[in-house]
Amino acid sequence: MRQSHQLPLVGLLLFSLIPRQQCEICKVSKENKTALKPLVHTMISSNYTKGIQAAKVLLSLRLGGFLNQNQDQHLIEQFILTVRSTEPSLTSGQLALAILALGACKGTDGISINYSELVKKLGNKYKAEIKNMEDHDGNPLTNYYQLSLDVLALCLFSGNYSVPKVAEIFKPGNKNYYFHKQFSVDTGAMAVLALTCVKRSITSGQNKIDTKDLDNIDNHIKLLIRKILSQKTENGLLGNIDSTGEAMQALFVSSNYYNKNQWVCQKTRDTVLKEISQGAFRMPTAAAQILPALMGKTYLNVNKDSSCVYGSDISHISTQKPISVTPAVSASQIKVNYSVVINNAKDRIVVSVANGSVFLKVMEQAQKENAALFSFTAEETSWGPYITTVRGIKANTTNRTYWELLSNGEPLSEGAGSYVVHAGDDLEVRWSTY
Ligand code: CBY
Repeated sequence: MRQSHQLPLVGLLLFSLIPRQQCEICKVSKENKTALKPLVHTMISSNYTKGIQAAKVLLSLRLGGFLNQNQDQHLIEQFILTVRSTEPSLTSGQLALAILALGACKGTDGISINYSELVKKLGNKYKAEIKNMEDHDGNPLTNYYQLSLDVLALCLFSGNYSVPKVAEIFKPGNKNYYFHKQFSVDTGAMAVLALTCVKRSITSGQNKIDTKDLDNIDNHIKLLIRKILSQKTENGLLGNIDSTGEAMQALFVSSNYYNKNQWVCQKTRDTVLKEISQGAFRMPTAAAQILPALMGKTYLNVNKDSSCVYGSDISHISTQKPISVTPAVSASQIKVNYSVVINNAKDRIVVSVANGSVFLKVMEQAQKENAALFSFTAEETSWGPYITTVRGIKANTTNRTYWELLSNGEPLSEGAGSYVVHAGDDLEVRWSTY
């Protein structure tokens, strides 16, 4: 073939190599960016810019380019100290998120981060997860959401992990993707991001492996995307409001795996924007999970060698107040029913709390009135308090047990620290297996 004839062909080939992803991302337009102000405010003004819980907030603010150089330097310096002092006690996923936040982009020259040391430690924590699975009927120390974060960080930061093992454990039929047989969209989305990173590193030749593993990983992504799309609601949310952001990221990076008519991204985005205008995402972690997708970013955009983008046009907003929709705790009292359920035994109490109280308040009141039956402990997480023990009985990931929260027989989609109770509610903490 003559060269002049080859040129259009080469052009066509190059065009077909441009990832379709570009056309599928439906980020918020420049004019609509002000709609994101409440989210950024929630994140910057909260205490969640401190401690290890800050990881997701930092990652999100840096990916979106919402910090100015001073804020970025200050928060990162603080965060490095936190990571250094807490590292041994961090779960694998917490350390993975910390690495993603620190290496989201290249910050000020003065700060040097020893990535290889952190990544090595993450490799060890990931190994311990796998070991626990081998010893305890396939149950990791934490969960698959965190294992996915581990693989994602190890993949992006050239850590050690076995591709065949990833292909084996991330099969979409694995029980760890499900809680009470219900597919966890959050977990599936994070797994798609991790598997996509692994797939890209194989195809770009960084990772020499058996093509069978590549085929398997490809198939896992396809099936996980199908499962995520099967959880699409009438108004376009994917799973629930808190899983939608990361599910959007998963769909952004895998547009070759579904048809245009299977997901109208604009519909999802517009529902999310409407929710923001009505005061949703008041928790910093919730805000952090939705923001990157609205900016057209994904966790695969993490790149420690590319310079941070500073001070986007709405970064000055940190002084503005977010819309306040938290129902004011008024002086009037309401009565609710509260029970602790263990197998078939139910202990019930009627407690009186201030109108506008959260579930945790009810638990505290019940404990005050009858500690023998209603004592409990909670641990602080990035989503607020997680109930760990009730009457001395402790939740345990190795045998998939936990204390489930319900209201009027329905499991809550918020934690004890944020669910606002109503007069007459039948509230329950139930000893459950997921
Ligand atoms: N993050 C994690 O390790 C958590 C991963 C996650 C999939 C998470 C949801 C999603 C996310 N984006 O962070 C998750 N939940 C898990 C894995 C779990 C299990 C925790 C134990 C384990 N294996 O590690 C478990 C036990 C199944 C679980 N979640 C329980 C609960 C209930 C907590 C009750 C309690 N004892 O306090 C609760 C309240 C459900 C219920 N009705 O009992 C619950 N989870 C909820 C509601 C949620 C959502 C929180 C939403 C909100 N606005 O508060 C959630 C975002 C999340 C946190 N769980 Co779980 C899911 C959702 O609705 N989209 C990594 C770490 C580094 O940050």
